[in-house]
Amino acid sequence: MRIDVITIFPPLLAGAFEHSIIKRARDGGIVDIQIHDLREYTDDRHRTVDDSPYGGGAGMVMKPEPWFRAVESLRPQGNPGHVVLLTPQGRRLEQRLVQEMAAEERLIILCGRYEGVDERIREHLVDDEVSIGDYILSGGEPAAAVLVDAVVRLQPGALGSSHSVVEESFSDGLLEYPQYTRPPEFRGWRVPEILLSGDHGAVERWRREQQIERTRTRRPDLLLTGDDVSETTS
Ligand code: 6GU
Repeated sequence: MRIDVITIFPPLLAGAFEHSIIKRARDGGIVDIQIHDLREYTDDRHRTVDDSPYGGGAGMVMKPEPWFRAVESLRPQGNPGHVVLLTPQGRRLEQRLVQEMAAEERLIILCGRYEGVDERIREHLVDDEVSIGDYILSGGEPAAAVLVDAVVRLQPGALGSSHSVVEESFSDGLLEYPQYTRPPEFRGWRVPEILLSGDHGAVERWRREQQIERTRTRRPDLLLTGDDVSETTS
């Protein structure tokens, strides 16, 4: 998979893709991630990317020309890529949407700034708009880090064999069960005896009960929707 991210703050994102699972996936050729500086696609001396809004009002609006120039210069003839604008006005990111994005051969991610982008970018350049939740970030960069991480770890081979996508929270619509490791007692707090019992069937039942109870108390909305994204997880 190929992912291009266009931003006015490349250093903000570079570090996010240089560690752990994403680094390994990049090193292993599973994903090719390229970060591009929007200012490289300006044509004036000041490398201007924004301007004041028509009609007046506070804040600045990102100009269309650098975005169009950037995306058009990145697109090879054959593979245009799915162009995603990160904005609080977008579709809210959930695992189902992550799976949709992960199935693309190529993503071109545009990091908007909160104050806004010229509407013609939305209308004529972008295929999809995504938000990572109902709160305001100053720019799309942290959202790009979130989206790329979630998408990369779904690429075949990105996770080691010790790690199963299927067992994770949300892949079956439930939260994770509680986990413990050594020591069996820490500051007087014991690991649940059942986990030390060696009875695998009992452990499995206990974990399932914990998942359901935890989901019921913390995220009852997950039980109510009946959403189950596991069928599309492989
Ligand atoms: Cl994608 N961008 C900004 N600026 N704020 C957000 C967001 C995106 N998602 C949630 N809040």
